[in-house]
Amino acid sequence: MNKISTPSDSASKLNGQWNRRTFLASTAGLTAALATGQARGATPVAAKTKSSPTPAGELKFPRDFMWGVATAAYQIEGAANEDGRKPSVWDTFSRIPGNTANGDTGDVACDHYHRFEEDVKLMVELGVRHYRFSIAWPRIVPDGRGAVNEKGVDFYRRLADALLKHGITPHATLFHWDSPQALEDRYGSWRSREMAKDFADYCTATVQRLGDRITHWMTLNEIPCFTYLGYGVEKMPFFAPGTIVKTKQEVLQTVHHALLAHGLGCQAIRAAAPKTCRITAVANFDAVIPVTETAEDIAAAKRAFVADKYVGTTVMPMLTGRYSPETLATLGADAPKVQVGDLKTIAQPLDCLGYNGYTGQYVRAAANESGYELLKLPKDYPNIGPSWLKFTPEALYWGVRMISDALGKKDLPMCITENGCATEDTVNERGEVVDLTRIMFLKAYLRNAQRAVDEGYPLKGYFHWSLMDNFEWASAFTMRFGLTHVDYATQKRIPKQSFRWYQQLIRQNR
Ligand code: IFM
Repeated sequence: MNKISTPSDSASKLNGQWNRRTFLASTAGLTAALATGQARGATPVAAKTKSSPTPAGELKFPRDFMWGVATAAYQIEGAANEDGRKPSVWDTFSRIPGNTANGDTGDVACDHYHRFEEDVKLMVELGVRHYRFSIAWPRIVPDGRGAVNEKGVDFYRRLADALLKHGITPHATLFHWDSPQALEDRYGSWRSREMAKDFADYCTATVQRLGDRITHWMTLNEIPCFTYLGYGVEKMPFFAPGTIVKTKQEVLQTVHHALLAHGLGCQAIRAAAPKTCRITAVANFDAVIPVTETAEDIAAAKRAFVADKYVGTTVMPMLTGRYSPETLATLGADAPKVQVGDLKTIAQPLDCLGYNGYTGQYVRAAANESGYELLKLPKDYPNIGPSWLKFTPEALYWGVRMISDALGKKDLPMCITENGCATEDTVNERGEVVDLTRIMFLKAYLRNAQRAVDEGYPLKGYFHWSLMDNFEWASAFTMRFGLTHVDYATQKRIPKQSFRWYQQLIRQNR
């Protein structure tokens, strides 16, 4: 979720020793990569080694490109009260009338907790070799801090084993918005610095227990969505915990605490991992797309990128160890209060940057103080699903390119950790779901991912959001983001036409 959902959407709706070379070494096809020189830090743009558009415009991906799908615990698991799990803030929030479409909750969702084997079979059929899911903090440490619930850990052991048995690499996100309600009651979740420390302890407990099977870790999913969208200034926010605060500064402080949680979490993961592991930070932002690819508009896009609120207050501190000066200037007295050493803790070495790329905004050069102008989209500009999801396929290319060009992180491997759209999926008389809109979306966005790879930007993988329809937060079950249709009454899964399309893309790698 990149943009702030509109009310109508919601109511109806490595240590230093890790670098690019070691990351590549972990993936199949290393030999091929070395042979073509791509693991030696080839300069972006010049490196035309991996994906030549031959013959006849065939857009190939590198042999070791990671194809995957993504989900998150609260959106699919269900089993809300089983095996020792206690409520998360989303259990509480979704029970309050008016907070979610049709008053629905994630109590059952896709019942994945009981059907994970069937869901792993779907992934096998799809042909993905990588699966990104999240671990529910309130299953592992139900009270947020203190005792570990071993039954909760066992579920993820079973899931990881089922994946590994089929050659699918598990990529586990440690936090996808479902913080323990107990911590909300104790100190107001992200409003307190204590949350960062409790998150790190939960990371330690989880990685100690699961780190023999899971070696790919992601810290917090989309910091803006549980901070900016979870805390509203004198009005009810759209997301959990749904706390009304008095000032914008208080919201910015929740962002800072989440960044600290990321930093302390990285340290905890590295210290607890029984095996070599890889850590990804997962960011979301609206890509800035130069409206023409002239030098002037591209330079304007770079300026707009570093001044963007989400980039400036989340991506930049994690990658560069400082908040964007442009964003801080805009925030003024609302800027977060930072203690000595915080930014060093936050900017931990990473093995990969995950980009949840859905949408973007167009920008052009302008003769004003900032040197750019963000272009207002006309009323008839198409969105696919939620109103915030504007059809801007170039977001995948420019989102990746800006990390290299505007932030100078040319050698930081990147993955698209989420991308997808919600479409109206009806089951036809033959029992099929022919979701041509999603296929159109995929073709357009993936061409742009391919362009980034082709030009030598370090894009290493793509996880489609989502494997199956699921609980889309405030929009609950009214938005269907899946490659697989879920009939929530019967829990029957029907692979959609887009599933078959993505299956072919993976098989042919183009
Ligand atoms: O469903 C969400 C996911 O939980 C986070 N990223 C955006 C998706 C679609 O809104």
